[in-house]
Amino acid sequence: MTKRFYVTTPIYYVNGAPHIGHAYTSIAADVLARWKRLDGFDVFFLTGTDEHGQKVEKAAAAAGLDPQTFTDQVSADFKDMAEKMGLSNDDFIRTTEPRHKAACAELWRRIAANGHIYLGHYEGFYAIRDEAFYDEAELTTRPDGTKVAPSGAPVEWVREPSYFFDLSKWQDRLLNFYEEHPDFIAPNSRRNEVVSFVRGGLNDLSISRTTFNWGIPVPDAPGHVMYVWLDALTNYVTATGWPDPNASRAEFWPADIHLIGKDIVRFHAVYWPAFLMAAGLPVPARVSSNGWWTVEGEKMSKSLGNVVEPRTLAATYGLDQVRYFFMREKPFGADGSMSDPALVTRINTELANGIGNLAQRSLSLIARNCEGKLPRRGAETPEDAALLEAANALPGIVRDKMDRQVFHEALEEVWKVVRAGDGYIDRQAPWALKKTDAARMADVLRVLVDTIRPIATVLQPFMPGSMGKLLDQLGVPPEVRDIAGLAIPLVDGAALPPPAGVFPRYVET
Ligand code: ME8
Repeated sequence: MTKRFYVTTPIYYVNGAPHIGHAYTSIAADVLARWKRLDGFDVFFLTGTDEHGQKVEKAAAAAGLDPQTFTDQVSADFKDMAEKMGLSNDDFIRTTEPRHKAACAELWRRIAANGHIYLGHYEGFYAIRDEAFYDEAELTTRPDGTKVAPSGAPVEWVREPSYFFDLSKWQDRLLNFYEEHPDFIAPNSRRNEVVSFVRGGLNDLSISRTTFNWGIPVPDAPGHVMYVWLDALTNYVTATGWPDPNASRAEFWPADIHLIGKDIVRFHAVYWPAFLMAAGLPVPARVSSNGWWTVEGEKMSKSLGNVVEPRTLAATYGLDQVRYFFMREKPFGADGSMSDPALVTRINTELANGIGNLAQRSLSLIARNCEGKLPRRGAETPEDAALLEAANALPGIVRDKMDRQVFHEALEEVWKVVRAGDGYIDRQAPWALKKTDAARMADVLRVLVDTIRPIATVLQPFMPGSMGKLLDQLGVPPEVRDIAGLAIPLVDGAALPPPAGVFPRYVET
């Protein structure tokens, strides 16, 4: 039976250029998608852009462009960012595409047909920056008397005819769902927030707008466009070819995981399952949210001029180095601060001096002392066996960490083996064995290759380019670079290409 895995990123608003926050969630999703492919799954990895709503309409007006021209441009920039960050997405969805408009209309019809939509009048607060409705009790009043949302976004008073979704009736079903699916929301702190929000009672949700028109028309309701979050969330089903049951990706629904930022948990963990249940569709297995990146402890903002552009960062430090840093520096669910010195430290201590150095030392000894040929596997000492055992345990350990999105712990486990490899090479001193016991030297070098191979294999999702080069140097054929391939031993005596460092030290110029 095919093991399928469907992973998504948020679809990003096209109101401005991509920054490292967007790149971060996307890289995490890419690491997971690559890992699952490596582990034998048939993967569907989706990213894309969220193009409707008032926020985007306002940004287009500010740029002096009509919304379609504007969104075409900004969406192309996000697509370019995805490519430059090495994303292996299988599709890139835009909410202005016909396939998406059709799916939204159908989802609306099904929810309506099941009796969950009614026409009314909305009167209340709305934050364009968050594209969210707020109760007065959620707002705080600034010293100047203006009210702001919990996110700090300004709010305005809105009065308009609107269709409503009967969210208030979903409280018990949602609470039961969370109880029956304890892994639905990660991390746990976010789960607790969601559960207490839902326990506090839910209001019916306004799901159409009538005061502007940059949105998907509500079926058979002239003047109404869909609330941008209903439109946006639907992207995840659109991309599976829904509602066509014969679409090639139909089997991927429900999604296995939505990776999102902590700012949009309520939409994904409350509204989305309620919409899906109301339409009679299955609910995704998990919503895993990441914490916030600041830059040197400061919130990124245009006014502070500290917005970090991910493509520039990758061009300066190397793409794999940047991907590694993001996955290693902080737990996925927690907040963290990025800075150039922190990045340089990770590059130099863990990549250049860590895995890079271990590989370079081992491979250059083979090049010099074994005619560049892979030594055959000899008799194992207890020390050899201990190191190999630790290395061979990595796939199982990493699998468990990936399934819980504790990427930094997966890397920490890999690094324990790198450090064990360093200790091993220092103690065994194969360079000294050359004169005293050449056979043992060859055994030691082979143990090192067989240790570095699983390390490089499980690191491929994080650093695909560099680990590909390292596996080339270890002589691992492309068809056995996945987890299953680790069971196939390397061929004794195979000629290895001349070693070349994969991770240069970063030196400030
Ligand atoms: O919310 N640190 O789009 P958006 C970490 N269109 N992650 C960050 C970040 C930061 N400083 N800043 C942004 C939307 N992100 C909606 C989503 S989905 C159906 C619709 C990431 O362009 C994080 O994943 O505002 C966050 O949730 C997302 O970018 C928000 O992107």
